[in-house]
Amino acid sequence: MDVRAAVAFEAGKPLEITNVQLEGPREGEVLVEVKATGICHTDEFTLSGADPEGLFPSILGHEGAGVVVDVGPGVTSVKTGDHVIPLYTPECRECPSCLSRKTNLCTAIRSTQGQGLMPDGTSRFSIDGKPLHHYMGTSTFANFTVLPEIAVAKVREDAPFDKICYIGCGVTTGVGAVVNTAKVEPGATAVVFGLGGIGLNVIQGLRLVGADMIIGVDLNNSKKEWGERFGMTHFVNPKEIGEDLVPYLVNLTKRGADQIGGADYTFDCTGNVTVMRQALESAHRGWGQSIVIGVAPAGAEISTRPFQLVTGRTWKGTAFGGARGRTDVPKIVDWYMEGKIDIDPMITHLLSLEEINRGFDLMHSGESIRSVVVY
Ligand code: NAD
Ligand code: AHE
Ligand code: ZN
Repeated sequence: MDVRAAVAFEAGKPLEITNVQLEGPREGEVLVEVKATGICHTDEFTLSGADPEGLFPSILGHEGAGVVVDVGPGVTSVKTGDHVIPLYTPECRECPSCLSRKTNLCTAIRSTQGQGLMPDGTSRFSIDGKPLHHYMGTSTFANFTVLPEIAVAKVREDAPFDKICYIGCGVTTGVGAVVNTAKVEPGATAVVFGLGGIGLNVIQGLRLVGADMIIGVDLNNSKKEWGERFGMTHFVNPKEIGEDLVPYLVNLTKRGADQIGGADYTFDCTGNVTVMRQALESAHRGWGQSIVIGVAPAGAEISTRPFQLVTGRTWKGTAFGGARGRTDVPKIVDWYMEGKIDIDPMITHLLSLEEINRGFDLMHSGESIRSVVVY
């Protein structure tokens, strides 16, 4: 069938909105009509050419929500008409990673997914007879997409697509980093570096679990008001403090009898490796955990003095907030519908597919938190 898509033909070039061809679902696959998709910084990272796994031409997008319109042979867990959120981290419940219960990083289809292909090693998308790559197994910058059934989470039908698409990445990543990866306890102190679409969700996750001191760090002063809306208690702009950031944060987090300072938990939501080091070094001696969420460009490396780890700080990373998609995503949709977490105010711009490149411009200028394309 012909579908409408925003195609990334080349790194660093705007997406081109055009008709492409999509084959129907094969064994174990489902065809989804995408109703809405967010634009995440990771889409921009891959489009920019900084992603070592970036493939062109491809159909980007990994933060969607939609309806199953057809299923291939052997599909049992979803049916036509079900509302779903595509999962770039699938959950097969059978691979050694899923069975380990130690990680959410299902390995059932990771290798073909990284090659921009469906699990059988072929692509469902093409243009003028030439294959187009899938992206992160989801390709939500098309109004229809094909996914393996293990890569969709069935969600309740009364939840609005233009909001819950954000649970397909940003919300789950930020809230999950707090709840699943760091397992932050009530009363904790935390520093969040980068108050964009991910960082604000870390902040609301910290509020949800009852953290006491929630410090937000951003170079953009307009993010102060944003952070405060979701529970941030202190804002720091590193350009305006007149001293080095790490000692400033260590000092700010000194509490009562504990005059060592440093936060119980820190989160990098920038993808900048210098910031990752600052985040690790502003964690508390003896027990502070620093969680890397940001995705860094090809060739970038992190460093610190090993003494930072010898003296009890822990460096951790998280993908998709440690969430097991088919199990956890429907619960996060419930949290949203029950008012436990906010999404609506973070969706600052609704765009048509034709306007998708504007979403990337709004991200670059720092004007948007999340732009959502509605089909
Ligand atoms: P965004 O563009 O919405 O936000 C980034 C924020 O960081 C902005 O507010 C910006 O002003 C701030 N910032 C940039 N440089 C800074 C610095 N040196 N110091 C302080 N603040 C700085 O991006 P986003 O959608 O929130 O994504 C954030 C990062 O998380 C990206 O690297 C993205 O690829 C990554 N990400 C990772 C996962 C995962 O599963 N690990 C999931 C989603 C996104
Ligand atoms: N392809 C990149 C890494 C990209 C990356 O880290 N992706 C995250 C999700 S970001 C969502 O916005 C992720 O889930 N990683 C786990 C995985 O298996 O890809 C690179 O550097 O090669
Ligand atoms: Zn994302």
